[in-house]
Amino acid sequence: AASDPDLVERARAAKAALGDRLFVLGHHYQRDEVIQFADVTGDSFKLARDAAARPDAEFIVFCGVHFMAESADILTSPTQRVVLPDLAAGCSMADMARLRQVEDAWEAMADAGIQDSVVPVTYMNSSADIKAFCGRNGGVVCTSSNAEVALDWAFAQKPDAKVLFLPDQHLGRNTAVLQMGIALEECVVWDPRQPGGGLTAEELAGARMILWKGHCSVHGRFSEHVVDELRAKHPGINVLVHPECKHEVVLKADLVGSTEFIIKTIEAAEPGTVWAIGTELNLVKRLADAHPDKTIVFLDRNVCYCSTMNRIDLPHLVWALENLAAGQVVNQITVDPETEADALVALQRMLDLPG
Ligand code: CIZ
Ligand code: SF4
Repeated sequence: AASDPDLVERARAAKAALGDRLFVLGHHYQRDEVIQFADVTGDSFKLARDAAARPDAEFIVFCGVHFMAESADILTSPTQRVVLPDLAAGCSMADMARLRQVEDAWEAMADAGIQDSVVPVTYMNSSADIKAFCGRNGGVVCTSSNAEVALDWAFAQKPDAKVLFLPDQHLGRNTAVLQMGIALEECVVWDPRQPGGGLTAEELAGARMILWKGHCSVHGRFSEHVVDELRAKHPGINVLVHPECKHEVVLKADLVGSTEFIIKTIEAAEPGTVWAIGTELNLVKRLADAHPDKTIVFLDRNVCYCSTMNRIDLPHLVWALENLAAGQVVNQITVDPETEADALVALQRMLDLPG
């Protein structure tokens, strides 16, 4: 649907009034009506770095979800204010790993006698306090672009190291099995709702990857059966998916990678080629619109937007921008200094990774 012209005009006016004091970040999964006002677009990692590269901007309006705004707050200077236009824009995956649960798991691993060999690795899609946990406990943050390098680093930290991978079991499993040659049987799932993670001492002792039982509710919906259907319907189709998809789906895909990889792959694709893409629908639609010379279909029978990403809509953006223009900082996201310092340790280890 086209954006309300009155709201578009108000967003333009507020942006113009704020000028260089304002920097608007737009995640690839945001609505078109919001993306049109983004000064830069990207995945969560690129956006956090883009924000850090604009120390002159007083206000960073983050059109994305809560953990991304936290990361931007951590990576920017203390004088910069990060604003999330709707505080209800969380991430169901990030919410699946709470600090208290992870600390309980860590203690259970000490009781099981394995904690000394475990290196925690958390996906960028986690709350700041989980990143801080990793910083305090010799671990690292990773993104979907550098998960393999981060796992290599983690396994090199200790003899016979095991990795506790948070919070996305699929990214952890797909990277370990498909990129690093770790056997599926060496991956176990830690269920925080069960005592001892629901794992036996033998299972823990034999594991190399301890995968937290979390997943993305959007990418988790893609099914291997739809891949089969689309291959039957469009011979020669290329199936391109995000590594947050289930292992069975990734096994059937031709190419797997981050949102930035997906975008670059489509940009480089030959005219006339046919693609099925398994990632968030706002991005897939935008790619289809931008590449009319290629056939781009969504890898699902149903529409599936990320409902929390979609909470950031034009009315919320206008509300945030108009308040800032009137001198009122609303919905500021701040990470407390102690958490920030520990999270920065884990983020810095990631930034120092080779490649
Ligand atoms: O699934 C997401 O939310 C992704 C891919 C986030 C990001 O940009 O890393
Ligand atoms: Fe979280 Fe998935 Fe939405 Fe990304 S797409 S913000 S991982 S729920």
